[in-house]
Amino acid sequence: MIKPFDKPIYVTKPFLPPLEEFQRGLAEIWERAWLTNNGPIVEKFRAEMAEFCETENLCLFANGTLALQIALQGMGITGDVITTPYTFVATVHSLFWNKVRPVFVDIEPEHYTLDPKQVKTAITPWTSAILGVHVYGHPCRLEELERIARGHNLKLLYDAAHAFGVRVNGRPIGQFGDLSMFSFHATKLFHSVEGGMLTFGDARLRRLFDYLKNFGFENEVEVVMPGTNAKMNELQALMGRLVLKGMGEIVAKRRQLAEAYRWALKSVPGIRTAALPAPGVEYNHAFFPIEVDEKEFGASRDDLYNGLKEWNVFARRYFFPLVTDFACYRGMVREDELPVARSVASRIIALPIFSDLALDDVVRICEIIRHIQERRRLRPAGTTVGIANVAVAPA
Ligand code: T4K
Repeated sequence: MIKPFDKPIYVTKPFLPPLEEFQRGLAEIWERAWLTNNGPIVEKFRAEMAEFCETENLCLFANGTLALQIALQGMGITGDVITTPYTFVATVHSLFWNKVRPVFVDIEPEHYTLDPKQVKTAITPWTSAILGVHVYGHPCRLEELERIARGHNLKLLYDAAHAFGVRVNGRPIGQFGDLSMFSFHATKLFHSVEGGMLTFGDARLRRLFDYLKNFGFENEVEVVMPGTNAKMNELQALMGRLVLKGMGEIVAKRRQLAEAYRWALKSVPGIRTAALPAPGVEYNHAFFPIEVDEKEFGASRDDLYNGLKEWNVFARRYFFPLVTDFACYRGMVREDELPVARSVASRIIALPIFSDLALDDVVRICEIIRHIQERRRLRPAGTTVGIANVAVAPA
């Protein structure tokens, strides 16, 4: 008998440092009464990040979306930008907020990142940049994109919201391309409650981004450009510093969970587990997506997604619908375009993965998946299947 979980198991759960450590930090903040505007904790966090990312060329922000908007603005990106429809909607919104037109091209089926061949054919005289997304933390085809960008004099930007801690051939992922944006949102493996970061190759950008995130202030009486407010605050930085200390533990635990999922799902027909990282990639296990082949599995992705909820498991269909299917972007591509992205979006489901999840929980989630499959075999689509209808379900 497979019992539902007592408490909801969500797709993710933030890693939290020991409460006493956070409280100690809070007490210091109280004492100082300095809450934001480039306080001392933000400064320390910046220095620690510089060490972690192996670069001084970085800026911290209130969140990843503002960071990306400022990056596009600061780098003067205009015209058309080639990007992916297979991402969180903030990637594309950031282009829109800069009055830049997204040109969507298809992804490759293994790691779901931009297909360089498609990128190449989409370049026109109006193209100013390529914006790749290291979706689920899997690096884009870095070398190929670099070659294309340099060959056509385009800027190469990465939305690395999912890729914090990833390294490629020994180099931190943020050192590829002209610029990378990281999200430190609570749902990410590394977080500062909310937060974001840009890393970039051109050292001059740091000053520019610092102006742009603080209203363009040079000093009390001078504003040198029309900036916005996108500063990280002291409480965010405090959380970030404490979570950063746990990075090794966070990734190690996720690796273990991912291996357990792979092991437990390898014999389930119709489930394709996440592709292994490419050679040379030190992966962060940010997500654990699986693809459901409806014919082979015997139930659809949505049957599985809804079925899991009956056992208190709240997986997510990241990234469905495709950005190009949202009302605000619909009509920008034809229905016969982006076949790979469409197909993946219709089959994908991200299973829970986070530090607090036990290996036994993973085994139980996989048993539930097998059970949902079996149940659908006994009661084919079209019949009402409730948790009470099956022998192995709880009373
Ligand atoms: N680019 C990409 C590729 C991104 O994925 C994102 C963000 C961005 C850009 C923008 O970066 P930020 O501006 O956010 O820094 C979530 C996050 O809000 C979003 O940050 C993230 N991507 C996206 C993939 O996921 P939702 O709407 O799915 O989140 P929500 O509230 O439904 O949370 C998901 C699950 O996490 C919940 O079911 C429970 C759990 N959860 C959530 C929160 C907020 C917790 O356990 N604790 C929490 O505090 O967007």
